[in-house]
Amino acid sequence: MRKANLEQITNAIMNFNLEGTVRSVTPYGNGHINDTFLVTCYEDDGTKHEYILQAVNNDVFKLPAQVMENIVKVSDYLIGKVESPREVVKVIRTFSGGFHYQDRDGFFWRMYDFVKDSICLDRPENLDDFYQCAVAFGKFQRYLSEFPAYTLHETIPDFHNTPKRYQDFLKAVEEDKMGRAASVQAEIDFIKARADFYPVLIESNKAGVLPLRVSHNDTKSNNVMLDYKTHKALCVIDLDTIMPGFSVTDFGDAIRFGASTAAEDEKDLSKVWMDIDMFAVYAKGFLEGCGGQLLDSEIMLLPEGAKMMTIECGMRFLADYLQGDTYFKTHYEGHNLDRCRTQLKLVADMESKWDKMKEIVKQYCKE
Ligand code: ADP
Ligand code: GN1
Ligand code: MG
Repeated sequence: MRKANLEQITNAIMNFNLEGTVRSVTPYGNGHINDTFLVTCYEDDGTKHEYILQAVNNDVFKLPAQVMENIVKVSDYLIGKVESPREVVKVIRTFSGGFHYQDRDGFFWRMYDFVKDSICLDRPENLDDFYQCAVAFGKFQRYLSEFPAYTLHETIPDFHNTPKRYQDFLKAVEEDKMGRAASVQAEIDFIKARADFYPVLIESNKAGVLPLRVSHNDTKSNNVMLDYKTHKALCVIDLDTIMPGFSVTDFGDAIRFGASTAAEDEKDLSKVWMDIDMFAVYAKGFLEGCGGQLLDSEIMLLPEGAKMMTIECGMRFLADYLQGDTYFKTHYEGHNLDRCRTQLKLVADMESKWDKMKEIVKQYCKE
């Protein structure tokens, strides 16, 4: 995505109804998609107000106004459901009363209240923190269990449609735009060898054992805010990809990212595996948060959700590498390849722990 310059950023901020006078704007966070800034304002009496400003990536989100419609609709609904107002992030209005500002250069801007006294974890440091992330995403499922999913826009069509992702991946291999395919044959073979697995969730849905629900679809630990002092879960952020989907993929994406013993782009693969205790604690927190909403058949598919999200992400990173790194933000050449390799290592490790993963989730089934 193009980067906005200072003038464009300043102009964007002026359109939002903020408290106080803007004193600083700094790039913020480690997201792979949007450009995020922390905006700090002060009132004359010294009161400080902080906001998050984002340029929504409109290469990724082709209809960003629909993204905002989803977010506002879900946030409004959540306000009527949550136990504490801190569980919902406030979207800031523009002076014209809307929730976004599109400038004449094509940048699409929005602002949120900064979640005060909070942290988010690029890697959960311990089991307790990961448990808290799980509770937050589980509650998110529970709060939205009666939300009319069909009223949401599909902001990225086929987002977690793994068979479709696999077809896109095969196309990227076939085209080999950058001439990189030969050097990653082992990774390509690994992904191709598991082709039979990719339709499993969609087939389970067709068979009636995996219902369509409202899902977050991007449940990384850095999309949950925890209280700065107590490390208790406060709220879920990054609602861009809320769409109809599966509970097990929300669970799975969190395992992919948070139950890994290393960063998503760790180069030393001997450091990368799926920590089974992290898996167990996340299953406990997520299912507690869901408050009994999930069917036994869904619970039994949680391991499939974890493996599916991990291999899907692996093929997405590799496809982007083969296509010249145009989707995910990268910081060096080969960044997407390093990310792909950690995902494939995690998949292999999950396969070796499969029976244990099934055993862990089975204890939560009602029958
Ligand atoms: P991306 O889609 O690029 O991941 P996010 O919406 O997740 O964008 O924002 C990136 C990062 O910015 C988050 O991981 C978090 O650190 C921070 N962030 C986003 N929204 C807020 C908020 N309302 N309050 C505090 N921090 C936030
Ligand atoms: C992106 O936006 P962010 O950084 O939370 C991506 C996810 C991937 C993730 C991999 C809209 O998430 O699907 O799983 O990177 N988001 C989008 O880290 O594609
Ligand atoms: Mg994010």
